Amino acid sequence: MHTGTTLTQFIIEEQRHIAGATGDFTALLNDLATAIKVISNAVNKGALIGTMGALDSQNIQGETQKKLDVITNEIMIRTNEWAGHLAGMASEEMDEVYAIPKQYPLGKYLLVFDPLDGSSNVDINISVGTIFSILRAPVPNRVAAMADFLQPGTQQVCAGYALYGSSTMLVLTMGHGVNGFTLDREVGEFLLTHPDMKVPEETKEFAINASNRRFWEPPVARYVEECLAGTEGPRGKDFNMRWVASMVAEVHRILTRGGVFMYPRDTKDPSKPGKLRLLYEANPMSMIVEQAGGASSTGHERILDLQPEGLHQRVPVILGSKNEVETIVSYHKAA
Ligand code: AHM
Ligand code: MG
Repeated sequence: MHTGTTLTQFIIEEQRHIAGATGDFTALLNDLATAIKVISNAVNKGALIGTMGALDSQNIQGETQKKLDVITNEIMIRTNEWAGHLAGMASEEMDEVYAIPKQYPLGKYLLVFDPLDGSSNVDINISVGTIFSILRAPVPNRVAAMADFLQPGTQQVCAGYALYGSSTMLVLTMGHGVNGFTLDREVGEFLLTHPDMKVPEETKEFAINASNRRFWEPPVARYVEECLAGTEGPRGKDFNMRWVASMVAEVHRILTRGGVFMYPRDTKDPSKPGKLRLLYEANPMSMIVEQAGGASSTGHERILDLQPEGLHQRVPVILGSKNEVETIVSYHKAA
């Protein structure tokens, strides 16, 4: 019986094309896949295991942590710290870099992640996800410092997300295309179901939190106005709008049927240049979208070219179908 291509088979075959590959990276991805299966199970069990609701604590961004934010962060750490592939980890849920405990060997990669993106959706049973980015440690086998993580997105070795939706999927890129795998729960394996994913160029769909409308800058307001004007406006067609409040779900929709996602700079809180974080949200998602033929920008610059200045730095994000992103960027230039 043909079982299809498993994630393990896929990454081992990828590894064969890389001269001098030691298998470290393949093993790291296997550990990540295990963490994602465990998180998928915890998310799926929901109220049965008492993981709904918030804690009293806040993360460094001043956001109230959900119980599952903390649990999933712990799962990512415990599953990935021991094997000797990493020199350090950083996460949305930890103020500082996580140092690999002394009893474990160090490795040549850095892992950055948002363990549970869109966690405000957990209590209402709507899709959430995990986002991750793998970088090369500037100095292998040495405890990573914060500065080691401050690499532009173009340096990512691998970027991916897991979507805990009606099915659990793992979507990843290693720099030559994007592939999607679906978790077969009975077999316990991710199977390649979405080879070579591409963002359709044309779209009639956009995603933005419209409750922030009064804070938008003119280029974004102009773009949305033109979409809303439909067949009577300059775009000459009707648009549809979506907002899941879970970036993973929005990006997955865009990879499947096109569209544009915006969490732009706004004037709501002038101290924040955007809501989403560069290292573990914007960069990995930008790499995936670009690898699938889409585009990703702050409105002024390509996100992957930004030089990070802090672990938890925020950036404006405009990503999706290339033509739409280019249109929005041109409106920024014209403003
Ligand atoms: P989180 O990582 O704390 O869950 O926040 C990120 C999420 C994104 O997934 C989503 O696009 C956005 O925040 C939703 O924000 P808002 O509640 O302002 O609509
Ligand atoms: Mg997040």
